[in-house]
Amino acid sequence: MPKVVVLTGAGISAESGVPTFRDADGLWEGHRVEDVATPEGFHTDPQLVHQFYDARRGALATVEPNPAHLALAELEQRLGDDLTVVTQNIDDLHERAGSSRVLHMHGELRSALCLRCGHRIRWEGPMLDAPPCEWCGEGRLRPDVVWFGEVPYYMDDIIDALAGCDLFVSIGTSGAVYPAAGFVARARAHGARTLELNLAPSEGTGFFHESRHGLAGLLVPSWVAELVHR
Ligand code: BV8
Repeated sequence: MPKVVVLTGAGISAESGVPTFRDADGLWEGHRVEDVATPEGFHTDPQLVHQFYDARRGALATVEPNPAHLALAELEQRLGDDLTVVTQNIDDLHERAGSSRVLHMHGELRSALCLRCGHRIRWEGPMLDAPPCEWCGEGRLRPDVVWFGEVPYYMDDIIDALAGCDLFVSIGTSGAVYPAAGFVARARAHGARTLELNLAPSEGTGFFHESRHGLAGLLVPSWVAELVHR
């Protein structure tokens, strides 16, 4: 079986009811990116930023994994550590579908980060009126997500996985945000075959050997069936 790296974006969670970023009613529609997804924005108005992420964390209870998440969890059962799922998403739908090997390169809604000691704490519920960090007793908590201008998580693991994969598959991402948007070129440069599964051509569509356009909830289960039964 091939060594596979799968990159997912907001499009894989769209059919679960999680708004994407750039589509008509996208998340950013309601807010200016620089106001809610930058360290500067958090410094200027922490209340607004906490309300933005508290609302998204609260909405997790109203959504469920869809057939695309479930198909990737099934693929993990078959490929084991020959499959690496890298996600730009901060929701927990991959894990709730049964995936255990997921690298959240942009962080997670269900995690808090202490501004003083850097400790991470699993977090449920609103963070707006959170008490000081339970670990150092003083630090204020921030959402454990990677904002614009910040270094993404797990970059060394991701670079290694891209260098060693036979197949790179991108699911539900517009290819507008770096360094994630550069992964297809990096995988291809290492000789990997590249496949795009997306509702519409992404900004990096030209880098893919093959592109299939449609709903992830249909495309991903049929691709997984094809891979495991070939
Ligand atoms: C960094 C967390 C240095 C918070 C997010 C090079 C060139 C230009 C700019 C840069 C560059 N390098 C860096 C930059 C700056 C910046 C950047 O890329 N800016 C862009 C806007 C130009 N990048 C950074 O600041 C990054 N940090 O570079 O540090 C560094 C780099 C490397 C190594 C060391 C240091 C940090 C960026 C992370 C920001 N945080 N999220 C939060 O979620 O609130 S980004 C956020 O937006 C998401 O995580 C995701 O990454 C991005 C949204 O994109 P998508 O997920 O693709 O969603 P989108 O709505 O755009 O598209 C959905 C797609 O799905 C569409 O194509 C649609 O057709 C499709 N779709 C919809 N429904 C379905 C579907 N497909 C299938 N089925 C469906 N049902």
